[in-house]
Amino acid sequence: MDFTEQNLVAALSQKKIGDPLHFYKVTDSTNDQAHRLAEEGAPEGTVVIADSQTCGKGRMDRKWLSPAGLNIYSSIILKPDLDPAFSAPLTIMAGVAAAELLSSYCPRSVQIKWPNDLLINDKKVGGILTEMKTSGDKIKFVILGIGLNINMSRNDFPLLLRNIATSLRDEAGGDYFSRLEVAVRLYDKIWEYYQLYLNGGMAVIRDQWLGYMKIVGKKILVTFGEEKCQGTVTGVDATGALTIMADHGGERRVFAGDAIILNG
Ligand code: BT5
Repeated sequence: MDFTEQNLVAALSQKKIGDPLHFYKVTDSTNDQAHRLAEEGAPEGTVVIADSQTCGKGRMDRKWLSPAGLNIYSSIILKPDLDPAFSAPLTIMAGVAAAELLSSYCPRSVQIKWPNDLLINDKKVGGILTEMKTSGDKIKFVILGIGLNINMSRNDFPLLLRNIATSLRDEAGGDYFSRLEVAVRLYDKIWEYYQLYLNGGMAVIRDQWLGYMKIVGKKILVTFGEEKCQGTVTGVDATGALTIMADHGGERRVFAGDAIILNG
């Protein structure tokens, strides 16, 4: 089925995620569009999806390469009744949901690189960008943005990314994937894991997440702006923070940054 607004609306009508749906041939960033819609009162489950983005965003002002006709760029509005301190696991639950989906196409090759990279065979196939607006001690809304490279081929990537990025099709082989089918399955998985998290907390998704990262016991260096933390990963706590026994002593909790595993 073609990746058109009409087909997406038909496939997602009455679903928890994707009804309503806002489809763009081109937009600046689906996260920014979703943000505008959420400010105007769009309900939980609203989806923004685009065929291409002119200003696709990564974390920390980085860019997300978003060519037309090939991939999935989508943002979901969520309105969980949660203390903002417990919002980080929403990125984690989306990571697990996306990893589960990708694993159904590429069994045993999918990994999550802390905090939000989706990898297949050690190359980046997708990323998650979560943004949140709070009001007092409540979450007003969360924008869960996901980019997944579906049908790009190696030569579609600029040289700088060619050896570190990949697509589902390049890894799974075979024909072009139906972006519509992958998107519908992605939203279903995210709803499933969102409910699991809301009902059971971090405990229900922790083992799966750690299983996709294989990071516990590893020596890690996390950089966040000017700050650095080096130590051994001990796990993840109820708020979604990675817990690290720092080399200089004491347990540290980190939510964001870029990580390098020092003992592979
Ligand atoms: C991320 O950031 O990985 C989060 C990406 C989220 C993108 C989605 S698309 C839908 C929604 N709307 C948006 O505007 N954004 C979200 P980060 O960890 O900072 O990684 C960014 C880095 O990944 C870049 O600096 C590049 O090195 C690399 N990169 C850029 N585009 C890529 C792509 N298409 N595939 C693989 N790697 C890419």
